[in-house]
Amino acid sequence: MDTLLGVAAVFITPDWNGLLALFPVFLALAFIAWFAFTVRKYATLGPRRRAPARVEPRTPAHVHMPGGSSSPIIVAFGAAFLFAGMVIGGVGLLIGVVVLVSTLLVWGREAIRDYDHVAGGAAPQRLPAVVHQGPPPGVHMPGPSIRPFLGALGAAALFMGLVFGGWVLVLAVVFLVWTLLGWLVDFKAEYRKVEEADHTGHLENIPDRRLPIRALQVFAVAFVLLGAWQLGIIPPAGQATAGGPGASGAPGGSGAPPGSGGGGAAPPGALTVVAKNIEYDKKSLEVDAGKPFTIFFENQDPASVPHDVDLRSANGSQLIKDQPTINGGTSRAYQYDALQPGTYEYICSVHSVPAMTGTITVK
Ligand SMILES: [Cu+2]
Repeated sequence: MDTLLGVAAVFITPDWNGLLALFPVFLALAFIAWFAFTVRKYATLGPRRRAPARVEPRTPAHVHMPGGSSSPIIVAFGAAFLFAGMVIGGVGLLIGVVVLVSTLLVWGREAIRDYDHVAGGAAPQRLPAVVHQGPPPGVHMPGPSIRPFLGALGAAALFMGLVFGGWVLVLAVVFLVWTLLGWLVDFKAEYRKVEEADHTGHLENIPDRRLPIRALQVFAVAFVLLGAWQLGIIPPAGQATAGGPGASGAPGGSGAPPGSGGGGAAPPGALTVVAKNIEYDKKSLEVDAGKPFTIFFENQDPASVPHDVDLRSANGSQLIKDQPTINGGTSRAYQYDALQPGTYEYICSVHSVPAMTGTITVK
């Protein structure tokens, strides 16, 4: 009998705490039920359109419309794959590139097929395409211009300059300004022709601009040389001059790094950390508790890549010591105050990535 009552009690006396804990679940179930009910109501509401039915779209005779294509959607997926690959990195990036490129190829093939269909070529069913020899009378068309292309190139150069910094950025700005000024000059010439047309009643195109091949060649060579110089590729490290950013070298090499804490060699008793390819050579350090310490930091990256070694609490929430950044090719002795025993984090404030994060254990 007792056993029977014991079993029945579980059902008769509810476990209020347990039920209260389940309250959010009940709430979620109620919400889902309400949502399903609403969706069902909408789905079964019936047609709302009171107007006559839609007219089936039909192309007029002699007008060519490209066929429906799923390529724009597929390309969007390809781009999404690429971005996902950029986040995942490694093989993911390769897959993203392959997916995007292949979807673009599919789209390109479709476009070529459309074009062949219109232009004739080898296509069996040639459409009666209308080829205009020029704009209709009274319609003015601006002459062909390389400026829009150069404008896009200039914008690309500017973004590249923002990544590289330094003289490449300066050259990119010069190139963009040169392009835009040239464009402006062309616009002005066209505007003059329009004004002339007010009197003559006849609108002429501006004379064809020749492609500024020479200037483009000069810019291309300058970009390559400056970029190589800034990356430290030229001049070779051995012959680097003292002032050049190419002097990404060993400590004590040409040109003492500036700055009060700077020095060519590690002071005695200092820890050493080297940054190269945006990565610390050491990810863990050990220091004694209650004693100030020094990290001799050497930045072996190109001059345009600054790094530092900031000190933070273990979870990164609290900044304990903020150090100034140093440019590539220089070194500096960073001083830190005495620490309580425990673990801390050191990190590059410019590149807060795992490769530029380490742990200091204080004992
Ligand atoms: Cu860094």
